Amino acid sequence: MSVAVAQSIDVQQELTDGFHLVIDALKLNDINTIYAVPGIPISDLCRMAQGEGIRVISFRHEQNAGNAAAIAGYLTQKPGVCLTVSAPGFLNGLTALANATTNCFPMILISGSSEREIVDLQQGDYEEMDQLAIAKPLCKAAFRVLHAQDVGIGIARAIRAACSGRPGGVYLDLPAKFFSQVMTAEAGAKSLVKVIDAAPEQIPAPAAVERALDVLKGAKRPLIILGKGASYAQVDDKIRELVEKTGIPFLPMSMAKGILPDTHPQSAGAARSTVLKDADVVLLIGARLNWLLSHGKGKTWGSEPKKFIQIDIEPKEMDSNVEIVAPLVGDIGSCVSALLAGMGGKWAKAPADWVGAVNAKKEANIAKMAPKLMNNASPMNYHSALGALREIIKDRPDAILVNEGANTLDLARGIIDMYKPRKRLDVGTWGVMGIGMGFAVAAAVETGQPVLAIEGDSAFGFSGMEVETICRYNLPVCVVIFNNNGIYRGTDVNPTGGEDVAPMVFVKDARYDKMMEAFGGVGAHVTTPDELKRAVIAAMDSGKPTLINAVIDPAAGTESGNIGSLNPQSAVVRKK
Ligand code: ADP
Ligand code: TZD
Ligand code: MG
Repeated sequence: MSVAVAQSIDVQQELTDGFHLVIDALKLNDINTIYAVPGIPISDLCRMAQGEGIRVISFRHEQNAGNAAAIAGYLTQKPGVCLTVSAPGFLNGLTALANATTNCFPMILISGSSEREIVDLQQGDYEEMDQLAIAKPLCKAAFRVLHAQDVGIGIARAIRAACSGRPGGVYLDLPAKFFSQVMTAEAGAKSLVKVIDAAPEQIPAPAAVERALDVLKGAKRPLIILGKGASYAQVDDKIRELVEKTGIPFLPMSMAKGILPDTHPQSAGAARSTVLKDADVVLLIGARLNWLLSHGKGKTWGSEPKKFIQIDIEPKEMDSNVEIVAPLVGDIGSCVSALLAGMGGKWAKAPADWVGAVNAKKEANIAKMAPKLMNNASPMNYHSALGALREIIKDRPDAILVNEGANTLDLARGIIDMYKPRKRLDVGTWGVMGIGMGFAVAAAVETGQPVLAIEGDSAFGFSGMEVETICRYNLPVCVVIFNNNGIYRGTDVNPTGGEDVAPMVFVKDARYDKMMEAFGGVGAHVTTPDELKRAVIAAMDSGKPTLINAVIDPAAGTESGNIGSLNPQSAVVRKK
């Protein structure tokens, strides 16, 4: 309805507009936080949302706001909302939207956009871009709302698309003109939709359950792999029941650590290569056979033929890399319940010789690692620094661990035991750098728990400016930077002997801690594991925003951390 028409409506009649309707629609659907970077045309939306009781967390860069929204979605099963301005703001948010989709996190990117008439004629509007077309291939669904009376439906569709089936990112395009469109408050209220049951149960077919149980029954060396789909599903008790009832060793993927504690007797985390090689039947629960599991084939999986049972809500995931002999399509809660019901009262535990072999390997590996974690020398290496941090998480299992980097990531994943579900947040399926501060902010905002972000110095740089955001909202976030002066190592040299340093190397002995001090937080500079531990404990006890610059031996890391094999190498030596 145009403003002119609206003005002709009885002055007594209460009015609403696009701005208010977006806010009302979000609130109606229990979305109470927005992660944003304000500007034309959404500045007033940010202001008004705050005025109406929505928590608006304002960032310094949209990618970080987007990552915050994505991980809020993972933690809460409600889509995290990121709000951006048009073209450049939208594009800055898009990496996070694509990453959310890749990781199966529910998220909605809402971007303001320029006027359709001008964009479509390419007449050069302010921040002109056909955002809907650009977003489409990078997310699960993309919608545009042109009229105020349609935004209730638009937001409902966005929520449903983000949460139902395999969760993912959704784009919602709101052209500038939409926001000030007026309609009567009564008609506006009626146009809103409360989404009922956004992620309906999906019950697996009984025949599929039976097939899975038959395969499992025949297993001599069974293995359960838990992925972040399993942690997302929030059916921790059922998963524990399945694992314990079957006695099968389990291997958690990175973000699935803690669904059952890493110290659980059946955890095979410390015997990863053995169980992948030697298992004969593998039950995948919310984990894809992508690169992180070597596509289910090749050296990693040994010469033993494997039978895969896969639980996933996405039917197209089955057979994506290798044959799945028992696909179990449904939501994890329903699938695991159906397996448990089908097992009944008497189900034979996993064969003792297999369990014994896995445990022996695991204990040997743990014993081999132990001394490396207890070295208090300076400079620190990854093991000695992580040895200190591992004790902190042990004492504070409710803290949320955010982790990115290469060596900093791979070694922390292996060394730091997790004790509770959804406490480990990291680079996920893409191995993307830059999630750190966005994830840390949202983890603190959504859960109220203290956050420990363990960051490579390179990784941190992708989102480092958000330390101001952490200080501004006074969040209980302790950032530890593993400062080895560069990417993987700080020891590369320029082969020409020229003035420029090597591309993997940063400013030597940089003092990242001063960045936090600049915004009123606490900075610390540490060179031994004892100092590191003391500084982190002080941060966690105080709850104050803290950044600890932990000096790591620049020669301690390895190229690409654990995934050097994916790094192509030139076989050609050029004559000078
Ligand atoms: P990881 O990286 O930890 O191995 P992935 O991201 O590869 O985990 O796999 C997660 C899988 O979980 C995806 O295939 C996704 O479809 C699935 N998934 C997510 N939520 C559910 C759910 N509630 N029920 C069933 N499957 C789910
Ligand atoms: N850009 C993006 C968005 N994601 C990436 N993964 C990379 C670049 C490449 N990359 C890695 O895969 S790890 C990494 C980069 C730049 C940084 C590693 O250095 P770090 O960690 O300081 O964070 P370590 O401890 O020095 O290994
Ligand atoms: Mg580094």
